[in-house]
Amino acid sequence: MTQPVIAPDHIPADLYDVIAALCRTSIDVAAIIAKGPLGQSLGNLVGENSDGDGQKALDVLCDEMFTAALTRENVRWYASEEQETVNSLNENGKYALAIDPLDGSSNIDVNVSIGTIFSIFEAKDDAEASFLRPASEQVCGGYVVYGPQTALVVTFGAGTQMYVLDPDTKVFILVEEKMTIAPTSKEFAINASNYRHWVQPVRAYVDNCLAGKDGPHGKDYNMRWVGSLVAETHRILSRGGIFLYPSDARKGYENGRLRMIYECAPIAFVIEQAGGRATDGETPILERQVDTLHGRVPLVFGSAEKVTRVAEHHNMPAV
Ligand code: FDP
Repeated sequence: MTQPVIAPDHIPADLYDVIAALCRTSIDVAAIIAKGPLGQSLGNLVGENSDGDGQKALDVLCDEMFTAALTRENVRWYASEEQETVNSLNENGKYALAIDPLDGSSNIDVNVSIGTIFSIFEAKDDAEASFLRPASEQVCGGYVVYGPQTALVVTFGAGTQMYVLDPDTKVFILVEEKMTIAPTSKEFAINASNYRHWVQPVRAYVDNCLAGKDGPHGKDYNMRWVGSLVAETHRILSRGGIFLYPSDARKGYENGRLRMIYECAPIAFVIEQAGGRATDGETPILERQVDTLHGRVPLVFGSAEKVTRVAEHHNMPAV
């Protein structure tokens, strides 16, 4: 008998086939990415999504692959970064699945980790209402990172599990049953080129990190910025740290850059289930909801102590 693509042990029975379909598709995506320039061109700009973001060939291809795979499953509604409106898949499906089919598009052509992020809710009769609700109502959140290893990190609300794809057997193997994020850390991740646009509490927090041993935190920091949300999340889950994509003064960045439904909500779910924190700077992401499918929220997540400190900066008087 062939081994299933992922063992069913930690996966709610009703969701198993959906997760297995995501796994099978991500194996195909990983194979396409691994071929890079030896295969089809992946990083070419082929269009624009409804918000004016450039769509790369791989963004569109992945969206088509996940749509095709999930059509046969227990998924009634499918919302994707690459599609303006919700797609109806299986009218008898129990779930509503939101997806960023390919996160980190700017890294496609440079052989740096990229990923797929997904969030699952129980479906309502109304397509949009199935997604426009508090992030705490997710029944599953997770991502696949396509890096030196292909790994699935997922939560169903009872801890965060990590599986690594065995390239020989094409099976996702459970390697951590309950991930935990280091409560504190000396690493922060933010796109510092936007410093002049940030809101004051974020500037103050980063200034204190940069002040190192001589500043109020009393320790030296290290900085990382990959430019792929999945890669930053994976690093922070593995060794702690903090990620910030705050709101800023640029047009269109009033709520940061990242989308609530298929980026911030599932990442927040995974992080909180691993003992970390995820906020919009002050309010937990899991308490927030947006009123449009592609709505954005500022995102601050990682080691609990660090994220709490950012929230404290929001409550301090501006200097
Ligand atoms: P991308 O647009 O390349 O898909 O999802 C948005 C995202 O990447 C994140 O993965 C990443 O963290 C962020 O944008 C990078 O934004 P900046 O280019 O503004 O740093």
